[in-house]
Formats: sequence, C-alpha cells, structure tokens
Amino acid sequence: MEANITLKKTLAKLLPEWKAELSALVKEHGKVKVDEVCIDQVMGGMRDIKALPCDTSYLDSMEGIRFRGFTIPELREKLPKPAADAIPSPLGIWHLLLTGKLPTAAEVNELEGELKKRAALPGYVLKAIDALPKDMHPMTQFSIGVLAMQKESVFAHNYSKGMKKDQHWDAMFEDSLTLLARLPVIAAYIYRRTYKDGKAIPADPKLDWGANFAHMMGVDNKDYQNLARLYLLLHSDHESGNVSAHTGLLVGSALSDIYYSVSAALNGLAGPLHGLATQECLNWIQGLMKAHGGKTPTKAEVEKYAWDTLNAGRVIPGYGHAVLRNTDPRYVAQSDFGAKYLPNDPVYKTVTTMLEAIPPILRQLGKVKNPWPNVDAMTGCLQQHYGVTETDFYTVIFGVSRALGITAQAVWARGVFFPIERPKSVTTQMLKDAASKAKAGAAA
Ligand code: CMX
Repeated sequence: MEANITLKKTLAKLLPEWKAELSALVKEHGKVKVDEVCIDQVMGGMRDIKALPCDTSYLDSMEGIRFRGFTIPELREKLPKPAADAIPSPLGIWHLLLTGKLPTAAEVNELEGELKKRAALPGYVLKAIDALPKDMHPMTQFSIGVLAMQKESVFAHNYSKGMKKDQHWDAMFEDSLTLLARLPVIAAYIYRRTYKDGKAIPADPKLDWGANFAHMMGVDNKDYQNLARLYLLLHSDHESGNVSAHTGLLVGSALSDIYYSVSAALNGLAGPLHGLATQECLNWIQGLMKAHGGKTPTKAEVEKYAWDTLNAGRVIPGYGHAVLRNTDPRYVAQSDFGAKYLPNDPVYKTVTTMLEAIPPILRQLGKVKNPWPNVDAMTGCLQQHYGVTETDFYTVIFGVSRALGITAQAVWARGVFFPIERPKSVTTQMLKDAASKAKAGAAA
C-alpha cells in the first residue's frame, strides 16, 4: 500500500527545499558558535545546551510550547474540526508539524481516510500482546505491540534492497502512516484486555482518529471524544530534547525504522520523571483525598500532604519542568476544559487547590527551578471524570499522542539527511583539567 495523498506531495516538494537550505547554512556558516557548554551542563543532564535542530515545535521557558509558531489557543481556532463545536482533529496537527502549514479540512479528511485503510492489526501483533500477562504494565505491553509491528516496516525492507538516501523520508512517511493508524487500535486493545472484558471494540468508520480512540476504549461520550482530541493534540510534540522525542530521534539516526524508534521512545516515556508522572499525579491526588476520607481537601491539608511527600524524599508529581519556568499552557488548556465540563468534580477542585498550595512550598525548598504545574498535573483528573480511572493506562494515551511528534520529526530527519548522532564524552579528569585551566586563566 502506498499513499497517494496531498500531504505526501507537499512533503515531496518541501523536504528537498529544506535540505538545500540547511546544507547551504552549514556550508556557509558551519563554524558559527551557537552555544557554549559548561561543566554543570555536562554533569546536569545536558540541560539547555542548544544542540538539537527541531522545527516542528519550540518551547519557550516562559510562554510554553508553540507548534510551528502557533500557540495552543491559535491551533484550537485554526485547525479543521470534525464538527463546528468540536476540538480539532489531532491529525491536523500532524500535517502542521510535518509541513509547517495549516491543513485544509479536505487535507485532514484525506489523511483520516488514508489511516482508516491501514488500521487493521496483523494477527501476530495481537497474539504477541495476548501472550503477555494482563497485569504487565500497559506501557510494556504497548511498547512490545509497537515493536512487534516492525516486521511490516517499509523502511527496513526497502533499505535491505538498497533504497537510495533521497527515498528514506518516503519510506519513513509510509511507515509513520501505518503506525499512527494502528496505535489507537493497539492502545485500546490493551485497555480492553487489561481492565475490561477483553473484547476489542471495532472502530466506527464515521469517527475521526481521535474520537475513534475513545470509542475503541469503550467510552462513548461526546465530551470525552473532545477530551481525547484535545489530549492527543496537546501532548503531540515538545521540541526534540525531551526523553521520548529525543530517544525516537536518536534511535532513528542509526536508520532504525519508526517501529524501533517509537517503541524505544515509549520506554523513555514510561519513566516516572517523564510520562509516567501522569499516573503518579492522579495516584498522589487520590492518596491525598483518601487521607481525608474522600472529601476535597482544604489548602492546609494539601500543604501538609505535600510536605509529607517531600520529607519522604519524593517529588510532587505534575510540578516542575526541565525547560518551562511558568505554568504549562497544556495544563491551562486542560484546566479550561475542566472548568467548562467538570467544575464540581471533587478531583478537579483538589487540583485547583493544589495550584494554590504547591508552588509556594516548592519555592520554599529553594532548589526547584519551576514551582508551577506541568501538563501531567491535570490529565488524570479529566480522565477519571469520564470513567478512565485506570491510572496505569494514562502514559499509553500520552504515547499515542507523542507518536505524532516523533513520526513528524523522523520524516523530517530522513528528509534533510540528519546524520547519526554521536556526541563526544569527556572524563572527570578532563573536566577537572578544564576547571584548573579556567582558574589559572582567571588568576592571570
Ligand atoms: N517536587 C519535588 N522536588 C522537585 C520537583 C518537584 N515537583 N521538581 C524539581 N524538584 C527538585 C529536583 O528533584 C532537584 O532536586 P535535587 O537537586 O535534590 O536532585 C531540584 O528540584 C532541581 O530540579 P530542577 O532543575 O528544578 O528540575 P529538573 O530539570 O532536574 O527536573 C523534572 C525536571 C520534571 C524531572 C522535575 O521537576 C520533577 O521531578 N517533577 C515531578 C515529576 C513530573 O511532574 N514529571 C513530568 C514532567 C513533564 C513530562 O515530561 O511529562
């Protein structure tokens, strides 16, 4: 199956232009300095080192994310919607991430149709998942399910037959279409087998990609369909330096195909400091509410619980960020949804009390660079309201969304011939030598 859609034709024109532009930049200005690297950055998770090219999105530490220059409110207004009062289809953002151009409604519909053709899962993928214990973490099941599909990779197949470099993006695009088509199906299958009756719910041909995910999970509620679209849109891309996106990019730089890349990325997303914070956060809130007999806690009660958590040497999930220094606009977008659809939900009320109680405490610690909530602080609250109470599953939903960004970045990377990544290591002695040299220079 090969896609014959406008998006592919647009990319076929754009990618060589971008490649030529980047090649010229490197040729003419390759030795221009972009950044300097300090010892605390080398030892501190490479924080803030400007070393990754990424055009799909940009994260400003104060303003938050912009997708190809657009803020979240702008996207909610400008991306095509499946119905006048609906949240835009997340596939619209995929088009935007890939091309930098807002899609028309016809282009999104065409993409929806292309994905529907590719959504059927090979039987062996279902068997691979069925062989796993039902109490295995859904992220592990998800990563295995994605990896099992690697057998289908057009990229791997064509590469073994001598595919030329200028065809790499095309094969990556084809694989990405298939992967995206199937991710919600796999995720919903895992949801049904792990928590429900195990019976898979077939896709509804009338629904868009985002709403179908909700439907296949078994949540047929118009508001939840909108939440699914919003969620999938918001989590799609966050530059390329976060653990999941960077893992995907790094693995892909070895010319591993998209199934290897996304499966690896999911494993990074599964960490508690990254995507798993979504489940940790609702678990934290539920623990807090349980400690107060299930009622909505007061600000003072939230403060005490937060201090207990910190004094036990744990982090407050859903707060802080490696780049952001302000409230995450993805939190704000979800909070606005909550204010509109579930203002009286006790968990929603607790989350809003947390917003008052927690930042001053984190500030008091003196070391936390961003005391404000990130996206994960609100996610579980909205999910549980619609009956998706299985917190272990939340990171899987994140993974379906993040794959939009990772696949867009992967197609771009192959289109502009992004090389294999290989940063240079330094020994502790080298860092000490650099420190001595700097000290001697300062004294001279
Ligand atoms: N609760 C308690 N302590 C926190 C904290 C929080 N929410 N956020 C940061 N800190 C601590 C760090 O653990 C670190 O302590 P040590 O020096 O003792 O190790 C110190 O404050 C400085 O950290 P930082 O520079 O502000 O933050 P980092 O860039 O190192 O880490 C993050 C960022 C997200 C891992 C961290 O804020 C955190 O652990 N938050 C809670 C988990 C979470 O919500 N993760 C989701 C992030 C969004 C996502 O990727 O999905």
